[in-house]
Amino acid sequence: MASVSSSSLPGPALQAARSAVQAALAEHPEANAAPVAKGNKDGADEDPLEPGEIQEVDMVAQAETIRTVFSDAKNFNVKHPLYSPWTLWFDSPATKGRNLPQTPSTAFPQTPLPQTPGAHAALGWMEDIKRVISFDSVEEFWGLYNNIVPPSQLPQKANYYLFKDGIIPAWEDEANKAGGKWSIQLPKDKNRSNVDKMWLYTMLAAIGETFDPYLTNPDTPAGTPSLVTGVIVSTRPQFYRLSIWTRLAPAGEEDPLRERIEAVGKHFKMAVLGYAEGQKLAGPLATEVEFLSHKDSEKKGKAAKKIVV
Ligand code: MGP
Repeated sequence: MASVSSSSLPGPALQAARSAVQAALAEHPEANAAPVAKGNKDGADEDPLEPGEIQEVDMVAQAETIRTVFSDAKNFNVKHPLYSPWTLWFDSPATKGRNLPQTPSTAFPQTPLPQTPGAHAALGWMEDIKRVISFDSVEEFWGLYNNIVPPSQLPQKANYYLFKDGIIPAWEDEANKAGGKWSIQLPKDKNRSNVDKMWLYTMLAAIGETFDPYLTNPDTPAGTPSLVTGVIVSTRPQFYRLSIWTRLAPAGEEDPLRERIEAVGKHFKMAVLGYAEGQKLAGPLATEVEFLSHKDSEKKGKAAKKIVV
């Protein structure tokens, strides 16, 4: 069973998980402190504080109340919020046509598509894609991760889509329509034993917001949204594909956005997947880590300019 506290997690994953926890705690310090009222845990019949009187805190009681996932993996009572909530979506040949109200599917009950901007235009594409669950804490992420089938065990032609809450995994969504994706295709025979870890590290980098280094630049205006809208793993008969979807795509070589987009691709290739800078990856059924705008993906087959890192 995976756990953030486990030092067996390799570097990038551990770093992403820790940064998710640390950043969440920095933004929500109250999540790490149980409320303790003066002299009485229930807070009942309290004497109001006199001006200048200092609140007494029962440190022992406080320490006894806090059970994080690190100290008690089963009975923790404090959760560490993520930067943003995320939703996992799934499709496979088995989910196709399973969304009719009369379909006796309990595994994927009919859930109406969230009314995100652009959702209506994507109705056809979203028909077979099922919303699995939303989560907004580190603990819920691990709970989900420990209870779903890993990509190596999925049937052919299946996809997991982990997207920021409020963004559906479709080009048509307002947050995606001007964007694109970094992706890598990996032959199945050589990557069956790697793909689960690669997907885990990809998800951790997404929820830990480590993909877009521009966000940690001191000159970046506060509140700038991350470029990343979601991450996908796809199983196909002969290969796996991992993708990172971005909000924007550079218009050309001179577009200043290109550097920021390339930084996402480099982080994906080196820090998350563990390849070396300049390492050639393309081969039979394998691609480099490459970027394509969604507009170019829609054109199918027509010459499209890819960025490669
Ligand atoms: P895919 O599954 O992303 O590519 O898209 P793949 O794996 O190369 O193809 P597959 O046939 O092996 O699954 C497959 C096709 O689905 C695309 O060519 C589009 O026709 C359609 N499609 C994919 N996406 C991501 C979208 C989308 O966001 N919106 C719509 N409308 N269609 C999409």
